[in-house]
Amino acid sequence: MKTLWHHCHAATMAGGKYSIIEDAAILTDGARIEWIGPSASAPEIGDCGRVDLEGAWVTPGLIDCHTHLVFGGDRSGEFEERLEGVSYAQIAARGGGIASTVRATREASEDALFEVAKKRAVGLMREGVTALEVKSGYGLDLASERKMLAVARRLGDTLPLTVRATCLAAHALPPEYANRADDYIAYVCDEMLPALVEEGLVDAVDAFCEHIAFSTQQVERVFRCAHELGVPVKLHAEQLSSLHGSSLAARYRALSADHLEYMTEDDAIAMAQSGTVAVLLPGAFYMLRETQVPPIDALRRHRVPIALASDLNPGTSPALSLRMMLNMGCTLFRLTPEEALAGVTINAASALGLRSTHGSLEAGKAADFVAWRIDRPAELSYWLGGALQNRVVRGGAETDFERIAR
Ligand code: DI6
Ligand code: FE
Repeated sequence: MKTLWHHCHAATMAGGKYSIIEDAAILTDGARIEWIGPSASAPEIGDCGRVDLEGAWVTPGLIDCHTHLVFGGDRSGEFEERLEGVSYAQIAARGGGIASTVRATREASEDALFEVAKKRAVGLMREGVTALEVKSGYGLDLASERKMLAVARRLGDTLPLTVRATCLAAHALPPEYANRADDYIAYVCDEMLPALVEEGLVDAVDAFCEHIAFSTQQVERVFRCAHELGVPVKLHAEQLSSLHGSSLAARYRALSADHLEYMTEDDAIAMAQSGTVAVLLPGAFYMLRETQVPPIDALRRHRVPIALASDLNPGTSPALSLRMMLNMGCTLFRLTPEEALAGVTINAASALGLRSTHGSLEAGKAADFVAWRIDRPAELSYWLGGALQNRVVRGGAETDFERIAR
């Protein structure tokens, strides 16, 4: 079934720029874009549907390329306690922090996790997200990591949403491996990853490279294992200190290195050479009241593609809005609105290994787009909150949020 979507302007994001087409039309054939261009030169089409977009601006569907949106419980109680003066160390000492999310996630049934994760995903979708990544990493044992990844697969199977599942078993040390990080990494490499990859639950492998998590040597073991299994890697790197995890990621041709506040220019050069995307996470920067800004000028100078994501997680970035990250990327990191929009479309697609099929409005790509009630694309970064979207189209069909809610 072909449909002509007309009476709109398009910021196609082809080539990482707005690449604007005024008075545009989009011809979709099923789930693909068959043609896009100025409506005056639209191809002759006989019998097809027509949708009047009423002067809206159209962009590619937004892509949230870094989320941890499957988790049990939340940490709003800890947030409140900390603001009342209880220290992070006190909370950690009584088993709070990430350990409490691991406990809650292990205890939750797959169905219960699916229901809460679905609510979070649908919230993002309402704002225009048509593809997102889900990381595991709150299970930290084979059965619980499997449960998280299965929920990610189920989200993709049941919602009009493209979901990439990333195994982040090397996120934190589970309590049963206290003081035995190398043994845990051996368990991840020898048992967890081979089983989960074999079961088809893993699109990429991630790790947290930091003094409070895993060393570069431990991460490298995980990367070698992922490569042997034929799965691409990503890395949480340089969030709190400079360990050059991003250079290590580049050596393993990682899809992305994420956070990057403390990265160096040499790290940027390594990432540029390997085509590794820099995924910036302003929500975590903001919640942690971080002051070290990622080296945006070095990333620009060396042409490292920049993406932006929510990092939606219960500890450091309870961010239920990707569009808010556009504003934060501009305000906190001084990205331009055009860079910010590229960061949640074409570059986010690259960070998920989806660039050839998603992230821009071009013939042959997925018919995933959003029609916005705005007069200029910069408004997407400018307004703080508010419902600017008019229609969300995924796979050539308008998303029916009332049906999804039922
Ligand atoms: N970096 C972070 O900031 C989060 N995970 C990560 O790798 C923290 C996750 C949490 O506190 O639950
Ligand atoms: Fe993260």
